[in-house]
Amino acid sequence: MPLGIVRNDITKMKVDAIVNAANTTLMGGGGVDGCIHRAAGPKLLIECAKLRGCPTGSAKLTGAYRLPCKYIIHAVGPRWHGGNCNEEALLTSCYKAALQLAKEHNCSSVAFPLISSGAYGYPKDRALKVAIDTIGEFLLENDMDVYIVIFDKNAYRISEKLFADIKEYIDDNYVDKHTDVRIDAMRARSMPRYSCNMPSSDKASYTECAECTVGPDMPFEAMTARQSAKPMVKAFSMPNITALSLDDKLNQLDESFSEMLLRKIDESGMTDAECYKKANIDRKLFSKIRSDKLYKPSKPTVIAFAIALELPIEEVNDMLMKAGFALSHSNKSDIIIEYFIEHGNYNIFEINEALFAFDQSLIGA
Ligand code: AR6
Repeated sequence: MPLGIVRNDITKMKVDAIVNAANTTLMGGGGVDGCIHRAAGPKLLIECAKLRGCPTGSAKLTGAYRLPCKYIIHAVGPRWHGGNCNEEALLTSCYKAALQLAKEHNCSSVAFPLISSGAYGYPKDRALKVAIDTIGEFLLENDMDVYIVIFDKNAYRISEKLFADIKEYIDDNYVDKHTDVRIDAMRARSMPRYSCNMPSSDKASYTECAECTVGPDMPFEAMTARQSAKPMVKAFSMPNITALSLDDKLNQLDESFSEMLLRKIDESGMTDAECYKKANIDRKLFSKIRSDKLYKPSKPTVIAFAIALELPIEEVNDMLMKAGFALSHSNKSDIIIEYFIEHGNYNIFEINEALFAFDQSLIGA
């Protein structure tokens, strides 16, 4: 997945480069800076001392010493002074500088902490938005796996308003549905245990009904399941089913998921690359889908493409059905995705931000 949000200690990330939230002296400090220096060992400080500092909004690169990555990119974010002191531009510039250095050193994977959001006081939701927007824009032009590493999930929040709106939407759709399921089950339990047409007087001595094969002790749920299974038995005995050979049957295949996807990309006027990047899908995976007409995608992959193509909800469902899936109101993540589609927000990175906030898996691949 080109952009992922993960919960971890950045010093444990197995990537080509990790980014440090440093200060202008580059001589170490607290927070993530302290963790990185402790884990990398004292030689890191010796190399940092030779760099003669780094201005706010810029970044410098060193070796990683005892860390499992190849490089550490020391980026200096701004202190938060209320938002009117150029903070957003400086934080954006700091992410851009770090990504540029990673690119120049041929890194294929990089992990970022949420720069400025600790000791420097940048509000976490705003810091996350700057990170996602800047990295997202970079990934539209470049192939790289970038992770935003969230250390303390409890301190992590998308904007209060968005969180509240999504929560309300989930409550309206998810809780009701689950309450309905419970009510249905209660109704089912209170229904009579017999449904065949046998006179009730006969049921006391009844052992097995020849017509519906319902026994007196069979619970209602099992009984309806057996009844609904009956037509399937009939279907198997239909004479024309065997008339076509397997080859003939296979020749009747509908348009596959991959064919549908490529057609929709052409119709949208996007290039393939524009589409898979917007979908947060790795280039190699896209090539596989392109070359294999019968490729079986995962549900998050289908959703990612549907979002990139900005499909309305009915077409999202058509595309999911093509691959054997559906959006379900029994699934929190599906409801969150539906929320964004209904609000016309097809920004996959913002959707992932919300999915992460609600502890759901991200979309893309
Ligand atoms: N892994 C990932 N994220 C972490 C880790 C970790 N091991 N430890 C902390 N964080 P901060 P800043 C998160 O204060 O705000 C230093 O003293 C943390 O939860 O490290 O840019 C420097 O020397 C927070 O969300 O950096 C500077 O003087 C984020 O990393 C100053 O702090 C950034 O918090 C820089 O302040």
